[in-house]
Amino acid sequence: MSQYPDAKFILSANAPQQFLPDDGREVAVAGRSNAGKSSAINVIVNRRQFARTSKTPGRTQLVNFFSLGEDTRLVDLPGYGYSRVSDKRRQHWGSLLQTYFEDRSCLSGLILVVDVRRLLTDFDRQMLRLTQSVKLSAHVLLTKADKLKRGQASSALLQVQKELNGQASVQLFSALKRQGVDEAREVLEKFLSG
Ligand SMILES: Nc1nc2c(ncn2[C@@H]2O[C@H](COP(=O)(O)OP(=O)(O)OP(=O)(O)O)[C@@H](O)[C@H]2O)c(=O)[nH]1
Ligand SMILES: [Mg+2]
Repeated sequence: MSQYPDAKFILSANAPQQFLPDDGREVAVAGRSNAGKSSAINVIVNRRQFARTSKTPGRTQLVNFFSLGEDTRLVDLPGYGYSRVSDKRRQHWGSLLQTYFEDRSCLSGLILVVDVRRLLTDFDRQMLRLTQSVKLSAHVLLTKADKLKRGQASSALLQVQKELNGQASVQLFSALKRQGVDEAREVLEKFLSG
């Protein structure tokens, strides 16, 4: 059974004019290219290939809007830090993200997807600073936890928790093993209703 039976893809925006109307509540999913954002969305929403996943980094290049229910949405943001794109393209993503964060009053929370093996990168830190500057709650999913031994995953969690120092909540997650899904859904629900 899908957690969000009415969930559906609405549109991909390449420019702010294409963003959906700024009403209801929205939670954005961000992270480095290839971190596992689209996979995390699919597992949280409980739909296969709902958000398109890929072995090729930089797959999600547009701001993808999904509706979860009446007045609630999830947004799959383009991955940042993908090196094999032109500067022009990178600038375009940067300004698209910036505009999205600054102008979106329906935005109720950010889920930041981080590869547990890489820990926080400077891009992630920039993203967290951006959320702080607009007073947005953030939650970090340390994903691909299945790639580490249990002890290594726990110490990664502690390390990130320490660095975040209460700025954002954080958990271990695996789309592959469906680890941490309930916890992630609870956070999503809290953001969407809070
Ligand atoms: N082992 C493992 N692999 C994962 C997990 N989540 C994602 N992957 C793999 O990582 C790759 C990238 O996953 P995506 O979900 O497409 O990543 P993304 O962040 O949406 O990537 P872009 O849209 O390109 O920025 C794919 O090959 C996935 O199968 C996980 O929890 N465990
Ligand atoms: Mg993606």
